[in-house]
Amino acid sequence: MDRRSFLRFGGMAVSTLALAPRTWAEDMHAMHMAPADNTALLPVADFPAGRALPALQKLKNQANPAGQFQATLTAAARTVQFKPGLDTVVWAYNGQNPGPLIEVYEGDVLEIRLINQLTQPTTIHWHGLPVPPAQDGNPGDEVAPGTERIYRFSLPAGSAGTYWYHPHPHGHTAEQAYMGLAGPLIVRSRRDPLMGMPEQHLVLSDLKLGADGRIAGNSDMDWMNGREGQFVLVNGVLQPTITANGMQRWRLWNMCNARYLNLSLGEQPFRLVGTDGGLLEHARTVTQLLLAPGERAEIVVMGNGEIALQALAYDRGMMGDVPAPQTLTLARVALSGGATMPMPSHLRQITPLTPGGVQKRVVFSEQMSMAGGVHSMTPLINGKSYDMNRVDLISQRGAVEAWSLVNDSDMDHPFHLHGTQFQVVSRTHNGQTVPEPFLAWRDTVNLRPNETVLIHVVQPQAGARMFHCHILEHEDRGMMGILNVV
Ligand SMILES: [Cu+2]
Repeated sequence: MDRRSFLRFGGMAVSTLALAPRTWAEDMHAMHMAPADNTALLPVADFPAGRALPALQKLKNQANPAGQFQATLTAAARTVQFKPGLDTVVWAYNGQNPGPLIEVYEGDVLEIRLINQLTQPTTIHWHGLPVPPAQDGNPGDEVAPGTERIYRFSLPAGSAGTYWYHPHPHGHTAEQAYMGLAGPLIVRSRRDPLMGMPEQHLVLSDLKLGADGRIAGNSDMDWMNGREGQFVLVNGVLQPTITANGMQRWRLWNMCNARYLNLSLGEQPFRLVGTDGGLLEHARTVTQLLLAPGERAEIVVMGNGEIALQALAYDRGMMGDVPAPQTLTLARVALSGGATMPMPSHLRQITPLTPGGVQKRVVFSEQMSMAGGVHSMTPLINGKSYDMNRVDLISQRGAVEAWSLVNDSDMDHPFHLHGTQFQVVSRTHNGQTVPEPFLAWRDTVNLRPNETVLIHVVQPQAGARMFHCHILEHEDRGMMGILNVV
């Protein structure tokens, strides 16, 4: 019996746990029997569904000179009604969930004022962008409640892509994200080969809503597995209808704390044209696309007929008595018009990174323990829990390195590195190495259990960078380290 089936074996009596020396698996069983968060959840049928997909609201640029983008994001609580008549307090940037879309161009200089009207410290991390470390919302750079700061950075040539922004205060990232603080950011190129193709933006987020209208807190199981609520929202609404007449470019964001989205349009193939850091060299025809938490993609959709956008069941190795993974319908899609314009055969050039000989190894693992009657799973990187005052790795600025990302655990973990985009070179699973079939820029890559992913990476700027699991509960519990770039 492997560990997970043991953990799912529900027949063990609690009394035997008190009599016999406890095995590790018995400890785990006792843990998930313990009362945790008993919040009754709102029935799915009580949540309004099926309205047209709302467009994201853009953050207005307050600057006049060309190439400048100035705006304010105010993080504050507000009350909404997902279900008519039932108040829900959410946290929002500028009163919007998802946060407003920041739409900028390569070369732009950004000045974003963050006003913190929450009751806890926060930061804004510019996920995927090469911003200076002091402007990147590191956990050590908190903005205290009732205060504000300005984030300043510029967007280099070649940075066009699909990014997002979210809080990164240590220990509160998961909470601030599930309460609603996260928003999309698009960097555009003035020489975009897909310019002129209509776009739709799909921000995918997770909501665990109590029957009393409150957003439920994290249970012990949520802390261990990563939180999954009963709803996956698209641009803040449940199962919207999306209309696509002719070819469309869709940008997709997985802003869920922990939910994996194995996206499918049923029998209808679509084209993958971009990853986290922008366009691929060539479009790839696919029928499924796995987006781990934190990942983004650009796809081109076309066809005819009524179909469903689904997240197919994906087993990410959750522990304990959890339901089997389910397939979810995220949206209804009405496609018409078929292929209405030619797809460029070449989207852009990506030069492979050539490492200079420095290698690093990053191992994700889980440590099970029981202390003082309290059971816990501590997620670790290289055997350690995050320490704000410890440098874990050192890199030379501008040096291309080869990193082996190792998942020595029984659960999937998405690896994320700040400050740069990297290239996946190969993936080794159960002794078989598969070279990555195409070049792409990524800042987040999933690690399956017992998988090693080889990446080539270079950091363009000096300073402290975070690397961590993007299951936000794991990050908050210490699955994070500091890379010092010198
Ligand atoms: Cu993790």
